[in-house]
Amino acid sequence: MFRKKLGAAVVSSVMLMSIVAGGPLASAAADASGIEVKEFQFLDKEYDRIRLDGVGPDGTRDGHLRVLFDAGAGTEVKAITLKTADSSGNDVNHGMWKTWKADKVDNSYLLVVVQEGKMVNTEFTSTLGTFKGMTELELYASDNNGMKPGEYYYLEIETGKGVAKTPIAPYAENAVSYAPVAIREFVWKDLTSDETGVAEFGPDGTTDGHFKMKLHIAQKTEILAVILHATDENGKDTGGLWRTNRAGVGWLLGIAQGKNVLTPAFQKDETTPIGSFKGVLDLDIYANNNGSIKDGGYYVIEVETQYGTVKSDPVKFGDSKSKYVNNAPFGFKSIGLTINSLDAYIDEKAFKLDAAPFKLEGRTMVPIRFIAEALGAKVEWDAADRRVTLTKDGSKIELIIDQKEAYVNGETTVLDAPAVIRNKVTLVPVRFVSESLDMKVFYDDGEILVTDAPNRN
Ligand SMILES: [Ca+2]
Ligand SMILES: [Ca+2]
Repeated sequence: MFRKKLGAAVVSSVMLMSIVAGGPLASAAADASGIEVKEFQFLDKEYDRIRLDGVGPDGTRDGHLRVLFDAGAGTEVKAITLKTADSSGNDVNHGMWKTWKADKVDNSYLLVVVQEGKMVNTEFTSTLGTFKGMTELELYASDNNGMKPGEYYYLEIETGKGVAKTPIAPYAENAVSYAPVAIREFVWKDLTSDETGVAEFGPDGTTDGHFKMKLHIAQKTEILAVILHATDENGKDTGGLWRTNRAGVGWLLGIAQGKNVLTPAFQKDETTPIGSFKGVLDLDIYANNNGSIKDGGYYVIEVETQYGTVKSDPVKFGDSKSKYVNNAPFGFKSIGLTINSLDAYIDEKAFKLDAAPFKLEGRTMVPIRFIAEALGAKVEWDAADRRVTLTKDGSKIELIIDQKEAYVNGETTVLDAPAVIRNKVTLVPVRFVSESLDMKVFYDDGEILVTDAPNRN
């Protein structure tokens, strides 16, 4: 389960490589360490995977970074340290994250390394092992809400032979999540209900803080976790934490949809999602209370999904004027497709396809008419040349049926899978066509999400 979730994150980060403004930072030369750093980026702060000293969520989202290096014929990487700097690269010593700390009094936080969706270390470890050739690693740095805009980060990668240093990379956070999910309403209700206990749903003799949330989910999306934070009026955490999956801190956040309880207890595996949802959900939210939820206190609700995290503004309990309402349309387009299914979506609108998407040479093929319309592109068909031309905003993509060479603005590109005709329907590789028009593509268990959510940075 963990691997799957990280896998989704890997897809997103690899996708981002080509679209990050200014491109990834590249380093100059190899050094005595035996590795040559190629790229280093701060990707996002979307997921809560680890805590300060171990694996598992703790209610704060983690810094998520990526490094690409050439390890040559084989180089042991003993440790990686993440450090904070100013824009000139001078240490600001605001925080330090490590894969290994030799000294018990060292109060550095944990840095978890992920390679191809698998965690290389889940705790402090004296070596990360030997890497060969071009190596891409993702890094998760547990964050105590300290990582912030304006700060820069770099890595020291310690091998048996020396220490390689990456260039500095700026902090990055999404202005808009990729999640096709919006918190439409978050309101406080009462302090008199008793629906949940500390770790299991069901009355326990103590009253709960009772809230309501209306969620709008444009297309099928996994909700990984919901977290209620006690905050100050600016939304800064003040300590209280209720969540749907067990972590080092926090009590159960009980969620019910009508009579249907979504959170009977803490998830045994803290990475197990609450479930997959679509449409508009009216949810009752109960936070077991020992007096920490009270009139005058501020609360923020956070919903973590497979595509990113959305959060409300602070709501002041007991204040009749205080509620969070968000009626803004999604700030991006979301196109939903499913392998072997004729059902598709553009935002919330359902469509029936002429042909179901399928896999060809490892690529996902989708009907051209649908994807062109969904992407807002004009499509032309030249029968003599068997050529499909898509145009949008001055971009031009040409594909020729059964031919692997395609053309983007006149430049030749070689595809893994060509455009094909099946039962008189023309299908094209969805990733190639979408990315050529500056859209992002995410895959998850046969579900395909294409979105034009704004670039990070
Ligand atoms: Ca965390
Ligand atoms: Ca209770």
